[in-house]
Amino acid sequence: MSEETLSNLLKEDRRFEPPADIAEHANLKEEAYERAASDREAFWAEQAERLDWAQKWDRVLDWDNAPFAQWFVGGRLNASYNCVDRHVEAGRGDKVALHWVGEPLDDTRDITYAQLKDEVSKAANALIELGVQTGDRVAIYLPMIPEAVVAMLACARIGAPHTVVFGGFSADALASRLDDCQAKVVITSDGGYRRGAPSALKPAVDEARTKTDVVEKVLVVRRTGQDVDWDDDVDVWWHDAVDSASPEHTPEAFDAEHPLYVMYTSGTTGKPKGILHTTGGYLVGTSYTHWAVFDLKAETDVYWCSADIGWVTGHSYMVYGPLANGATQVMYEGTPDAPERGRWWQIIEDYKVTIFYTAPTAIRSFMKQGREIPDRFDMSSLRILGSVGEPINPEAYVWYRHVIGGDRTPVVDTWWQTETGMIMISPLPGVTHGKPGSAMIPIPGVAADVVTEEGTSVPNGSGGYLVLTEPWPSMLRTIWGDDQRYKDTYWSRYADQGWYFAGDGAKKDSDGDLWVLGRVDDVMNVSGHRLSTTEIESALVSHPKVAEAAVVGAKDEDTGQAVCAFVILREEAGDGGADIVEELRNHVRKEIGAIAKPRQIMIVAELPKTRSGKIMRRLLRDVAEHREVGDVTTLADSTVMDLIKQQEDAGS
Ligand code: 6R9
Repeated sequence: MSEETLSNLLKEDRRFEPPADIAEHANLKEEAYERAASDREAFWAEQAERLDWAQKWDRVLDWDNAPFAQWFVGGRLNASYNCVDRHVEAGRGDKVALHWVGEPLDDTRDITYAQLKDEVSKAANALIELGVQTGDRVAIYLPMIPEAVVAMLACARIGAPHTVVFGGFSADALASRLDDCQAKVVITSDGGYRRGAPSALKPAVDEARTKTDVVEKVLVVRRTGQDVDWDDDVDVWWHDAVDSASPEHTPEAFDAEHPLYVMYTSGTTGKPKGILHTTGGYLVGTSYTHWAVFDLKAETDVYWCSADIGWVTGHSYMVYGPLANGATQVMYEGTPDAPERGRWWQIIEDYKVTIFYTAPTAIRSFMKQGREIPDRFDMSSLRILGSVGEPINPEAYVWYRHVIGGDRTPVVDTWWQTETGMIMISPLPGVTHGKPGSAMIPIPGVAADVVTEEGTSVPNGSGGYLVLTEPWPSMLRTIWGDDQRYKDTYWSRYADQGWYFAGDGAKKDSDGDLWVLGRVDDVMNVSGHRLSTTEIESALVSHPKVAEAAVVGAKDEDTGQAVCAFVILREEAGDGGADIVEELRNHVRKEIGAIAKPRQIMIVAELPKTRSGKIMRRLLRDVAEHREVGDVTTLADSTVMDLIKQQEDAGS
């Protein structure tokens, strides 16, 4: 293992300059930071010009009733028109919007913008026929098939806010979401393909309907052909309703503040929050950031975001941002390892993907499998790589850049949230140099800071809470049906200053660049020292035998909290050897200091993750504190905790 792997967040000093060709043709230049800061509203008005408005706004921002924002007040537009029709009208109808890749080999479909316009119009007409009116909520519970995109845009077209529920969620989770937003129609499918086998979806909708009676109609796409139960009063086949509908539909322009969608956050704690996004500001924010952060050249780039449509990343950077920008993109139905571990790289080679956007958890799992797999493919088309969802460990960043990006590609580490709607903190690939593990600085138009509990900006070299100090167009407008919770959760902590509290801890390094350290509840206090789970995880992952690590702070009589680590070893490391635990503890001490040395390290086979790939540290804390393990319903694999408990019991 090279010297490179022995590093951590505290002494990370590698720098990657923007490549000359990307810098030369960069969409945004350095001057944009200054220009945006000097007149933020003028800057956002300029960005809003990328869309087609049926009626221009009178006022860029109305913040008089803060924290309830209105952007582009008086403006009217249709999101679906902006994502589809206008590209066709501009003569780009034959351009591929989606290279769809099904999980079964050779099951592919290329869909042009002209075809997408027809499909979306037909689906819009079908929804109207089913009784959906402007303002009604429609739930979408689909696998990664083109109909998912079509369904979202059809809802947007008729002004019916959608709520997409991730296909991996249970019937219970679906029912609570249907109920919370009172969804009148659900769009689902018989099933989807998952690791080579059909996996049913419709039974969960049937079961959810026994728990809530809000749903009037269920529109069912036939994807796998598997048997489904059928209720003639409620269920309607997509191919009956949509295929026969007219491809003519004139989109109506809605108010800029018309609700576009509700997205429920992952629900790692408490009742899920329905994050509300509206039309104008959201579309401005996502199209601008998709263009600026990925330096999109819509004519030549082939873009691929691996996120599922059930998460905000799928909404902002698979549907609304890229399509508003008229991009050509890849959409893949299945898992990275079906039918074999090189599938993603095969897709990049086949479609000559130029911009690739994925999550650190995926990158770490590829690292674990070894570079021999990606090395078999020609990925020289790639020019920009993106990361999102959690802090990226420097090792994973460097591996991603080196092995996937052939050391040519900038990596943009993009910090944002379901609530922010768009990327907020990220390097710009042609402007900002990259530092492995740092999201760098707010993009032009965004204002953020790291502050103390009392609300003073921390000096360089110190940590605190991440806040957003100015409103932004794609900000959440409220929590669906719960204005009070919206105020309490995000705006009460720094009410005097009027700042948005992101719930993340962050640090400014000596250059003033930002390092997002993870959720604030993941920041530990050991003997009065603040330690980040991410910092220690990165130290562990920098050990050549370690593939993945999760760290939690467990209550400790002496030190307040103590560091407990759960570690997955790399395949080639075998069982790590008899002294592996001591070796790793000492490694952390060497990397960060004695204070960070874990009290306990457990070598495990898997880590508990939500279906969006976030480690559920709450459950690990239960193990570390010898408590009964709490609610596991949001785990992707509910058996993982049993396994860890058994290992813990055997070890203690
Ligand atoms: C887009 C998305 C939001 C939380 C956020 C933070 C973490 C996301 C990150 C990151 C460090 C990054 N997060 N991106 N942390 N660096 N580049 O993931 O939305 O599912 O709402 O999660 O994810 O903790 O607060 P969401």
